[in-house]
Amino acid sequence: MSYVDEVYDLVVAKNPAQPEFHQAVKEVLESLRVVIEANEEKYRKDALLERIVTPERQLLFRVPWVDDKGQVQVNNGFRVQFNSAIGPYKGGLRLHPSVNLGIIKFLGFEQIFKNSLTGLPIGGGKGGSDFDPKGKSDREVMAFCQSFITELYKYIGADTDVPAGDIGTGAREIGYMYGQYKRLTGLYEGVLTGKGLSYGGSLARTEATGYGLLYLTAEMLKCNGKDIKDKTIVISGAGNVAIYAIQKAWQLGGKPVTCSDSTGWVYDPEGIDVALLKEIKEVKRGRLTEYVQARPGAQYHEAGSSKVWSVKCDIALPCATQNELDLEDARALVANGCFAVAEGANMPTTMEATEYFQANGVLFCPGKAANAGGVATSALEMSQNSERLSWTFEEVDARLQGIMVNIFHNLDEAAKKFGCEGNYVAGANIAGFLKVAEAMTAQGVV
Ligand code: NDP
Ligand code: 2IT
Repeated sequence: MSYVDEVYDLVVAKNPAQPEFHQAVKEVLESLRVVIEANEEKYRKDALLERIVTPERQLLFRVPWVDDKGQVQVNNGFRVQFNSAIGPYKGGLRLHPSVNLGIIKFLGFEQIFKNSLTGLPIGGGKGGSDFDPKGKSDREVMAFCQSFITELYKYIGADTDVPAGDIGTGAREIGYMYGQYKRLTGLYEGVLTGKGLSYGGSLARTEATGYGLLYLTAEMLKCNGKDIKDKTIVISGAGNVAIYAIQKAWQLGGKPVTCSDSTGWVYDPEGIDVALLKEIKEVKRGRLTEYVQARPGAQYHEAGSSKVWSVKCDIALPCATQNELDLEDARALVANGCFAVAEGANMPTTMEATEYFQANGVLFCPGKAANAGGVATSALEMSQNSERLSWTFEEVDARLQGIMVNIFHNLDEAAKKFGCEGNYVAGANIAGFLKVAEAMTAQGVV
């Protein structure tokens, strides 16, 4: 049996009931087959693959907090410190009721290769909790965040592990966590990114993932003789990534026509009104039904009956959550003439849907490359914190743009070099892996 297949079987056997983690590992290992087979003896002797699929450390902890009725609540807390070969662990904290160890491991595993692709010195990690911030008062969110950090603070630090936002974790949550970390340690250091601008945050971090997604998409189109201008763009999600993807899509001359949340989705034939969407989601923390109340020309669809992917478009950007775009959706998109897909979310496209896009000539860029602008800008926030300076919006945005263009060329070249031109999934996995593998090999058996 080949080394790649052996290690995949081992992952499934050793990590039962973690389907998202298996899926993320399978996609990476399949892409690496050609690289591994060329060096099989050496990688096998070093157990390089066994080591890369095994987290360096996994923290599981209890998070007790008191709700507004005086009732004690208990959530599960997680931090998976996956790989520190090229830098301190770096990756977000997801707060969503669906969070479990397998989900955090899939996200942490993806983060290793994503962070490597940014070209910046950051290792891979991820964390979170099954706490649901939706419908909670600010005091309840603060109580949860303080309790979460009261356990986690022992294991994080500006040079060891630097968490940030993800689903359900935005500026409010990061603020409460930062305050508690500072109180417990007495340290004013860049231990978290995505901080507010008044206490060490970076300009353009809020926009970075969505903007970066569009910068990379624009470069991918350009290198394939295409352009975003006047293209209809279908976007899912209505959170941090989706909002700024929509904003940058407009700025580049495209027309974003959809957004979605967990209860429903909106089709606005005139194009999504970003100011209205921001007011509903960032200020009121409301639902998308409020969008159609304010925009009578727009249509609202309940979740479950249909999805944004049924809308005719040129470009699709999934920006909500994992496995939100399946084979049936991919068929509908291709039948409607969609020619490019780039993932703003982590692993939003199922393996079958990805293969269908690739088999039908759709330009497809995976999340670990397309959404790397968020973590890249987090690394820029770390640099600013280290030098105790703040860069201008224009400087950070220009660096972000350069990083995204570079990422695309790196994966494009890796795909060509390893005989799979145009397969950006393989290119991203190979380019991300090679740097980490070299660092792990150089550092010996650790
Ligand atoms: P937010 O919490 O800001 O927004 C998430 C959006 O997706 C919301 O509209 C939410 O709807 C929807 N959503 C989440 N889970 C589900 C679900 N299970 N079913 C249907 N809809 C869902 O998160 P982000 O925008 O930050 O994250 C979106 C994706 O991008 C995630 O995959 C994340 O890992 C990834 N990502 C985020 C980065 C960042 O910098 N923030 C960086 C790189 C990737 P509702 O509010 O109703 O739950
Ligand atoms: O998935 C991701 O890359 C993020 N949620 C951002 C992580 C970070 O450290 O900024």
